[in-house]
Amino acid sequence: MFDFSGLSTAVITGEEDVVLDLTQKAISAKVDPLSIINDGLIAGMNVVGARFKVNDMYVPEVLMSAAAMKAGVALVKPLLTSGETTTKGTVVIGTVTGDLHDIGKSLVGMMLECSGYAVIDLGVDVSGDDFVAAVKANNAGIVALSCMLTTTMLQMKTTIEVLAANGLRKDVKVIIGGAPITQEFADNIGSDGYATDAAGAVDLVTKLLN
Ligand code: B1M
Repeated sequence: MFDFSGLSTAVITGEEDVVLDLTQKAISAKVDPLSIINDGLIAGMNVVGARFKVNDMYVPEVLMSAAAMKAGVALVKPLLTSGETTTKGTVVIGTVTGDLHDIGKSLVGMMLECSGYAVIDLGVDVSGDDFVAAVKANNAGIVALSCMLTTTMLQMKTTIEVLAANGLRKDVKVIIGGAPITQEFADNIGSDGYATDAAGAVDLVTKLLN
Protein backbone atom coordinates (compact mmCIF):
# COMPACT_ATOMS: atom_id res chain seq x y z
CA MET A 1 0.00 0.00 0.00
CA PHE A 2 1.20 3.51 -0.88
CA ASP A 3 2.48 5.61 2.04
CA PHE A 4 0.48 8.85 1.88
CA SER A 5 2.12 10.51 4.89
CA GLY A 6 4.71 12.42 2.82
CA LEU A 7 2.02 13.73 0.48
CA SER A 8 -0.25 14.86 3.33
CA THR A 9 2.71 16.50 5.09
CA ALA A 10 3.65 18.40 1.91
CA VAL A 11 0.08 19.79 1.71
CA ILE A 12 0.34 20.86 5.35
CA THR A 13 3.70 22.57 4.80
CA GLY A 14 2.50 24.06 1.50
CA GLU A 15 5.35 22.62 -0.55
CA GLU A 16 3.88 22.56 -4.03
CA ASP A 17 6.97 20.99 -5.65
CA VAL A 18 6.93 18.11 -3.19
CA VAL A 19 3.18 17.63 -3.65
CA LEU A 20 3.67 17.46 -7.42
CA ASP A 21 6.57 15.02 -7.07
CA LEU A 22 4.78 12.68 -4.64
CA THR A 23 1.48 12.84 -6.54
CA GLN A 24 3.37 11.85 -9.69
CA LYS A 25 5.03 8.99 -7.78
CA ALA A 26 1.62 7.78 -6.60
CA ILE A 27 0.27 7.98 -10.16
CA SER A 28 3.29 6.04 -11.47
CA ALA A 29 2.71 3.43 -8.77
CA LYS A 30 -0.85 3.05 -10.14
CA VAL A 31 -2.48 4.18 -6.90
CA ASP A 32 -6.25 4.75 -7.29
CA PRO A 33 -6.64 8.46 -8.25
CA LEU A 34 -9.51 8.95 -5.81
CA SER A 35 -7.38 7.53 -3.04
CA ILE A 36 -4.61 10.02 -3.91
CA ILE A 37 -7.14 12.83 -3.44
CA ASN A 38 -8.88 11.48 -0.33
CA ASP A 39 -6.07 9.73 1.57
CA GLY A 40 -3.24 12.05 0.53
CA LEU A 41 -4.38 15.56 -0.40
CA ILE A 42 -7.63 15.96 1.59
CA ALA A 43 -6.09 14.18 4.60
CA GLY A 44 -3.40 16.89 4.65
CA MET A 45 -5.93 19.68 4.24
CA ASN A 46 -7.95 18.30 7.17
CA VAL A 47 -4.92 18.80 9.42
CA VAL A 48 -4.53 22.35 8.05
CA GLY A 49 -8.17 23.02 8.99
CA ALA A 50 -7.68 21.77 12.54
CA ARG A 51 -4.50 23.82 13.01
CA PHE A 52 -6.05 26.92 11.43
CA LYS A 53 -8.94 26.67 13.88
CA VAL A 54 -6.65 26.89 16.92
CA ASN A 55 -4.44 29.62 15.39
CA ASP A 56 -1.57 27.23 14.89
CA MET A 57 -1.60 28.16 11.18
CA TYR A 58 -2.45 31.51 9.59
CA VAL A 59 -4.02 32.66 6.31
CA PRO A 60 -0.76 32.95 4.27
CA GLU A 61 0.25 29.41 5.24
CA VAL A 62 -3.23 28.08 4.54
CA LEU A 63 -3.10 29.73 1.09
CA MET A 64 0.17 27.90 0.37
CA SER A 65 -1.43 24.62 1.44
CA ALA A 66 -4.43 25.38 -0.80
CA ALA A 67 -2.15 26.09 -3.78
CA ALA A 68 -0.19 22.88 -3.16
CA MET A 69 -3.39 20.87 -2.91
CA LYS A 70 -4.78 22.36 -6.12
CA ALA A 71 -1.57 21.49 -7.98
CA GLY A 72 -1.88 17.87 -6.85
CA VAL A 73 -5.56 17.70 -7.82
CA ALA A 74 -4.77 19.13 -11.28
CA LEU A 75 -2.26 16.32 -11.82
CA VAL A 76 -4.79 13.64 -10.88
CA LYS A 77 -7.73 15.13 -12.80
CA PRO A 78 -6.93 13.66 -16.26
CA LEU A 79 -6.98 10.17 -14.73
CA LEU A 80 -10.56 10.60 -13.61
CA THR A 81 -11.98 11.60 -16.98
CA SER A 82 -14.85 9.40 -18.10
CA GLY A 83 -14.06 9.63 -21.80
CA GLU A 84 -17.77 10.03 -22.56
CA THR A 85 -18.45 12.27 -25.54
CA THR A 86 -22.11 13.12 -24.89
CA THR A 87 -23.08 14.89 -21.68
CA LYS A 88 -25.68 13.55 -19.27
CA GLY A 89 -26.86 17.04 -18.34
CA THR A 90 -25.60 20.49 -17.40
CA VAL A 91 -24.67 21.59 -13.90
CA VAL A 92 -23.97 25.19 -12.92
CA ILE A 93 -21.74 25.24 -9.83
CA GLY A 94 -20.34 27.99 -7.63
CA THR A 95 -19.51 29.10 -4.11
CA VAL A 96 -22.13 31.51 -2.80
CA THR A 97 -21.86 35.27 -2.21
CA GLY A 98 -19.27 36.34 0.35
CA ASP A 99 -17.48 32.98 0.40
CA LEU A 100 -14.05 32.58 -1.24
CA HIS A 101 -13.39 28.88 -0.55
CA ASP A 102 -13.08 27.00 -3.83
CA ILE A 103 -11.23 23.72 -3.29
CA GLY A 104 -14.23 21.58 -2.30
CA LYS A 105 -16.45 23.22 -4.92
CA SER A 106 -13.84 22.58 -7.63
CA LEU A 107 -13.50 18.94 -6.56
CA VAL A 108 -17.25 18.48 -6.82
CA GLY A 109 -17.23 20.12 -10.28
CA MET A 110 -14.32 17.96 -11.36
CA MET A 111 -16.00 14.73 -10.23
CA LEU A 112 -19.21 15.70 -12.01
CA GLU A 113 -17.29 16.47 -15.18
CA CYS A 114 -15.46 13.18 -14.92
CA SER A 115 -18.82 11.42 -14.56
CA GLY A 116 -20.09 12.79 -17.87
CA TYR A 117 -21.86 16.03 -16.90
CA ALA A 118 -21.20 19.40 -18.53
CA VAL A 119 -20.07 21.69 -15.71
CA ILE A 120 -20.24 25.48 -15.79
CA ASP A 121 -18.06 26.60 -12.89
CA LEU A 122 -18.83 30.20 -11.90
CA GLY A 123 -16.07 30.32 -9.29
CA VAL A 124 -16.46 31.93 -5.87
CA ASP A 125 -18.54 34.76 -4.40
CA VAL A 126 -21.33 34.06 -6.90
CA SER A 127 -24.59 36.01 -6.60
CA GLY A 128 -28.09 34.66 -7.18
CA ASP A 129 -28.35 36.80 -10.31
CA ASP A 130 -25.16 35.26 -11.71
CA PHE A 131 -26.59 31.76 -11.13
CA VAL A 132 -29.81 32.80 -12.89
CA ALA A 133 -27.90 34.15 -15.89
CA ALA A 134 -25.77 31.00 -16.15
CA VAL A 135 -28.79 28.66 -15.89
CA LYS A 136 -30.56 30.56 -18.67
CA ALA A 137 -27.47 30.77 -20.89
CA ASN A 138 -26.66 27.07 -20.56
CA ASN A 139 -30.11 25.54 -20.11
CA ALA A 140 -28.83 23.86 -16.93
CA GLY A 141 -30.84 21.24 -15.06
CA ILE A 142 -28.92 21.50 -11.80
CA VAL A 143 -27.55 24.34 -9.70
CA ALA A 144 -24.89 23.19 -7.23
CA LEU A 145 -24.12 25.56 -4.37
CA SER A 146 -21.05 25.30 -2.15
CA CYS A 147 -20.37 27.15 1.09
CA MET A 148 -17.74 26.80 3.83
CA LEU A 149 -18.63 29.55 6.27
CA THR A 150 -21.48 29.59 8.75
CA THR A 151 -21.80 33.30 7.93
CA THR A 152 -22.54 32.59 4.24
CA MET A 153 -24.89 29.61 4.66
CA LEU A 154 -27.99 31.78 4.34
CA GLN A 155 -26.80 32.96 0.93
CA MET A 156 -27.85 29.51 -0.27
CA LYS A 157 -31.42 30.28 0.78
CA THR A 158 -31.18 33.68 -0.93
CA THR A 159 -29.92 32.05 -4.13
CA ILE A 160 -32.84 29.61 -4.14
CA GLU A 161 -35.23 32.53 -3.66
CA VAL A 162 -33.65 34.45 -6.55
CA LEU A 163 -33.98 31.37 -8.80
CA ALA A 164 -37.66 31.10 -7.80
CA ALA A 165 -38.27 34.82 -8.38
CA ASN A 166 -36.93 34.34 -11.90
CA GLY A 167 -39.31 31.45 -12.59
CA LEU A 168 -36.55 28.83 -12.68
CA ARG A 169 -37.29 26.78 -9.58
CA LYS A 170 -39.73 24.41 -11.30
CA ASP A 171 -37.27 23.19 -13.92
CA VAL A 172 -33.99 23.41 -12.03
CA LYS A 173 -32.90 21.23 -9.13
CA VAL A 174 -30.72 22.82 -6.48
CA ILE A 175 -28.17 20.80 -4.51
CA ILE A 176 -25.99 22.13 -1.74
CA GLY A 177 -22.90 21.12 0.22
CA GLY A 178 -19.87 22.28 2.19
CA ALA A 179 -18.45 21.78 5.67
CA PRO A 180 -21.17 23.57 7.73
CA ILE A 181 -24.13 22.13 5.80
CA THR A 182 -26.49 19.53 7.29
CA GLN A 183 -29.46 17.64 5.90
CA GLU A 184 -31.70 19.60 8.24
CA PHE A 185 -30.43 22.91 6.84
CA ALA A 186 -30.83 21.60 3.29
CA ASP A 187 -34.46 20.70 4.01
CA ASN A 188 -35.17 24.00 5.78
CA ILE A 189 -34.05 26.19 2.89
CA GLY A 190 -35.96 24.14 0.31
CA SER A 191 -33.07 22.65 -1.63
CA ASP A 192 -33.49 19.38 -3.52
CA GLY A 193 -30.61 17.61 -1.86
CA TYR A 194 -27.40 17.68 0.09
CA ALA A 195 -24.18 15.70 -0.23
CA THR A 196 -21.28 15.47 2.18
CA ASP A 197 -18.59 14.95 -0.44
CA ALA A 198 -17.85 15.04 -4.16
CA ALA A 199 -18.76 11.40 -4.82
CA GLY A 200 -22.06 11.93 -2.97
CA ALA A 201 -22.77 14.99 -5.12
CA VAL A 202 -22.36 12.89 -8.29
CA ASP A 203 -24.81 10.26 -6.94
CA LEU A 204 -27.27 12.99 -6.02
CA VAL A 205 -27.14 14.67 -9.43
CA THR A 206 -27.58 11.30 -11.14
CA LYS A 207 -30.61 10.55 -8.96
CA LEU A 208 -32.19 13.98 -9.51
CA LEU A 209 -31.72 14.02 -13.28
CA ASN A 210 -33.24 10.55 -13.72
CO1 B1M B 1 -11.15 29.28 5.54
N1 B1M B 1 -12.32 28.66 6.99
N2 B1M B 1 -11.45 31.10 6.00
N3 B1M B 1 -9.78 29.60 4.22
N4 B1M B 1 -10.71 27.37 5.54
C1 B1M B 1 -12.60 27.22 7.11
C2 B1M B 1 -13.83 26.86 6.30
C3 B1M B 1 -12.79 27.08 8.67
C4 B1M B 1 -13.70 25.89 9.06
C5 B1M B 1 -11.40 26.99 9.34
C6 B1M B 1 -11.47 26.77 10.83
O1 B1M B 1 -11.72 27.67 11.55
N5 B1M B 1 -11.23 25.54 11.24
C7 B1M B 1 -13.39 28.48 9.05
C8 B1M B 1 -14.92 28.60 8.99
C9 B1M B 1 -15.53 28.65 10.37
C10 B1M B 1 -17.00 28.81 10.30
O2 B1M B 1 -17.57 29.45 9.47
N6 B1M B 1 -17.63 28.21 11.28
C11 B1M B 1 -12.71 29.37 8.04
C12 B1M B 1 -12.56 30.77 8.18
C13 B1M B 1 -13.02 31.35 9.51
C14 B1M B 1 -12.01 31.60 7.18
C15 B1M B 1 -11.83 33.11 7.20
C16 B1M B 1 -13.00 33.92 7.77
C17 B1M B 1 -10.50 33.38 7.96
C18 B1M B 1 -10.14 34.82 8.14
O3 B1M B 1 -9.94 35.53 7.20
N7 B1M B 1 -10.08 35.20 9.38
C19 B1M B 1 -11.60 33.44 5.70
C20 B1M B 1 -12.92 33.70 4.96
C21 B1M B 1 -12.69 34.16 3.54
C22 B1M B 1 -14.01 34.15 2.76
O4 B1M B 1 -14.39 33.13 2.24
N8 B1M B 1 -14.68 35.29 2.70
C23 B1M B 1 -11.00 32.14 5.24
C24 B1M B 1 -10.05 32.05 4.21
C25 B1M B 1 -9.47 30.87 3.78
C26 B1M B 1 -8.33 30.84 2.78
C27 B1M B 1 -8.48 31.86 1.64
C28 B1M B 1 -7.04 31.07 3.50
C29 B1M B 1 -8.39 29.33 2.32
C30 B1M B 1 -9.25 29.09 1.08
C31 B1M B 1 -8.42 28.88 -0.16
C32 B1M B 1 -9.26 28.38 -1.29
O5 B1M B 1 -10.31 27.75 -1.15
N9 B1M B 1 -8.77 28.69 -2.47
C33 B1M B 1 -9.09 28.67 3.50
C34 B1M B 1 -9.07 27.27 3.75
C35 B1M B 1 -8.19 26.43 2.85
C36 B1M B 1 -9.85 26.68 4.79
C37 B1M B 1 -9.83 25.23 5.31
C38 B1M B 1 -8.56 25.09 6.15
C39 B1M B 1 -9.84 24.11 4.30
C40 B1M B 1 -10.99 24.14 3.30
C41 B1M B 1 -10.72 23.15 2.22
O6 B1M B 1 -10.33 23.50 1.13
N10 B1M B 1 -10.88 21.84 2.55
C42 B1M B 1 -11.17 25.18 6.16
C43 B1M B 1 -11.10 24.21 7.33
C44 B1M B 1 -11.88 22.93 7.09
O7 B1M B 1 -12.66 22.80 6.19
N11 B1M B 1 -11.69 22.00 7.97
C45 B1M B 1 -11.44 26.61 6.40
C46 B1M B 1 -10.59 20.74 1.62
C47 B1M B 1 -11.82 20.48 0.74
C48 B1M B 1 -11.57 19.29 -0.15
O8 B1M B 1 -12.90 20.17 1.58
O9 B1M B 1 -14.04 22.38 1.14
O10 B1M B 1 -14.92 20.77 2.90
P1 B1M B 1 -14.26 21.00 1.61
O11 B1M B 1 -15.15 20.30 0.46
C49 B1M B 1 -15.62 18.98 0.58
C50 B1M B 1 -17.01 18.90 1.26
O12 B1M B 1 -17.30 19.99 2.11
C51 B1M B 1 -17.95 18.75 0.12
O13 B1M B 1 -17.19 18.03 -0.86
C52 B1M B 1 -15.85 18.50 -0.84
C53 B1M B 1 -14.94 17.37 -1.29
O14 B1M B 1 -15.07 16.23 -0.47
N12 B1M B 1 -18.51 19.90 -0.57
C54 B1M B 1 -19.66 19.74 -1.27
C55 B1M B 1 -18.08 21.17 -0.71
N13 B1M B 1 -18.93 21.85 -1.50
C56 B1M B 1 -19.90 20.99 -1.87
C57 B1M B 1 -21.02 21.17 -2.69
C58 B1M B 1 -21.87 20.06 -2.89
C59 B1M B 1 -21.63 18.84 -2.27
C60 B1M B 1 -20.52 18.66 -1.46
O15 B1M B 1 -22.96 20.12 -3.65
C61 B1M B 1 -23.22 21.26 -4.40
